[in-house]
Amino acid sequence: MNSKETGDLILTQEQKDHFASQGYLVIREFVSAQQCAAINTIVEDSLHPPLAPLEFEADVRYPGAPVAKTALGGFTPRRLLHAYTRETRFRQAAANEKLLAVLKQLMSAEHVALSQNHHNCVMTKYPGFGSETNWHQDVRYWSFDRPELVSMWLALGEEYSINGGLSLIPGSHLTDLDRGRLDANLFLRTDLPENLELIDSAVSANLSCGDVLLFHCRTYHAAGQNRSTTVKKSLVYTYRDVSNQPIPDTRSATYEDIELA
Ligand SMILES: O=C(O)CCC(=O)C(=O)O
Repeated sequence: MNSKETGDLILTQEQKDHFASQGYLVIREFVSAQQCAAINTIVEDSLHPPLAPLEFEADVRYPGAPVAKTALGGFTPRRLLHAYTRETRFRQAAANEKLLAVLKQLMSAEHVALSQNHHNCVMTKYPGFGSETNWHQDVRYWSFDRPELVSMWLALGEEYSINGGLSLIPGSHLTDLDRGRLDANLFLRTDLPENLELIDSAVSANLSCGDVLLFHCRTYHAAGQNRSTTVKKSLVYTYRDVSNQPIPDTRSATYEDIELA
């Protein structure tokens, strides 16, 4: 790991304010090209052939996904699961000192823990069978004392709307929408003018290899299909203040979280 990956990083007041008011923050070139290349090699090796544990597009069945594993493209990977325990490099990326320093500042936390139950994966989006993800808050199916977790999305290549990069609705982590504005699966309904107005204010994250997107678990986000010719890959972890405990007997408490120094 080179020196860019180590040591504390003090966020500027502007960066902290941006995260607090907008619900996300992009830090460019957070991870070196060398480190990204090393992670990319592991990801490629884990995709050819696809190594378990993984989730397929056909499991998620989001718009654009094959309807079943028996359908054309049925074995298109969606996520390499349990990233933290898969590989040493993935663990190093998750527990990187500089990242932890940033997370502590964003969460005003003395110690943070990584959830093994949420994200903790390499997201892939394949051209052709990679699906669209509608507008949602990650926390909708998560159960913690407080809805205050932060996810780290490390781009392993270019990410923009054409290849299914994330878009986010700035400030949406501060809104409390009526239940009626969400569909059965807690995605934003797109048949409501007030939701379309909100969606109109979305911004595209537009990331390059090594850029990191940090976003609040209440920030609404979405991503389209991959209309490029190459697979999009990102390493994604979710963190919490150690005091913000998962609720026992929920999915969020399935595996013990990893406390990071
Ligand atoms: O890459 C995508 O389609 C979006 C993924 C996402 O937002 C999620 O898994 O929560």
